Amino acid sequence: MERLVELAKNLDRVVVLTGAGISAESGIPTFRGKDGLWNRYNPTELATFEAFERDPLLVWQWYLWRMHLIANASPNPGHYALARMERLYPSFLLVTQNVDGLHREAGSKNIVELHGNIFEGKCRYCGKHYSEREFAELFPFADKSFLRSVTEQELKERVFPELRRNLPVCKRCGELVGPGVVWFGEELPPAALESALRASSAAELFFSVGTSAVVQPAASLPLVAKRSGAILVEVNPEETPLSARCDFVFRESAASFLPRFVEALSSR
Ligand code: BJW
Ligand code: ZN
Repeated sequence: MERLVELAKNLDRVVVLTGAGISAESGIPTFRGKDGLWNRYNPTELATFEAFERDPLLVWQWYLWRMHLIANASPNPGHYALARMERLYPSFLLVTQNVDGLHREAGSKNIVELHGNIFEGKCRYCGKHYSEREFAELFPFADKSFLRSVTEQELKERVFPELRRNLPVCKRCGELVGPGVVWFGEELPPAALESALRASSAAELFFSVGTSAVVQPAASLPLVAKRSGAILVEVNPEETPLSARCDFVFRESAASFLPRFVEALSSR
């Protein structure tokens, strides 16, 4: 780590890409890997528009279960370290694939959410977008304070049976509204992707933290940075397809590595 700190302290333009692994230590399961969400659920049954059309009730049950988990979780030392790191650089962009909003809660400011936000709403039929506040009004079960007021058991036993008659209906077109996330086969928010690409191709230092680096187009960002000459760093307890391309690899959890790194960086 010493060598990376020496290099990192003299640079100006930094991009950090995060994935589900950074929120694992906040108690939110990752998608893949041994404790991954999708070991128990089939992704094509849940995170696609086809699945939503086939069985909106099942899809909403899965999302509300995850929203409940997220609403009751807090940022961990990895999130907080990235918020501190942002303040050390003149140009810093945090690009996250996560939909949990924990980076913002930890104080990060310059954030791009590539895959949307789970507490927002999106109508796939007419394209209407609902902010967190608008969506909580349309669909009170998605309200964070409501989700904090019930236990997981109450969610399953009291809320799920009520869900069929209370699914969110779009104000503009009358179809069912889904969560404000990006499903497989859907376009990423163009402005978000564009900022991420621009910052990656200008970065001098690029971190890939807690992501399996398999889902496109996010997985291309480190390669874009590398091609433009950035130093590439991976923080992940497991090997990924990106590992072999990295200049530094830390086989550690994000919550253990990042605070030590940022501490070393700021004490110089
Ligand atoms: C720790 C840790 C600790 C654990 N500390 N680390 C090119 C080639 C092939 C396929 C495609 C392609 N281009 C597009 C595709 C198709 C598809 C795709 O990529 N498929 C691949 C699986 C092959 N991509 C898409 O469909 C994308 N759309 C698109 O490209 O559209 C094109 C288009 C253009 C114009 C018009 C229309 C279309 C969309 C992708 C959307 C991804 N959505 C999801 C669900 C979001 C909603 C929800 O939350 O439910 O996003 S999928 C899921 O994967 C989620 C995540 O953000 C994403 C990435 O996962 P992530 O974050 O990497 O998590 P894991 O679990 O995989 O990894 C965790 C890692 O953490 C592990 O490595 C652990 O070891 C590590 N770890 N503890 C540090 N403590
Ligand atoms: Zn609509």
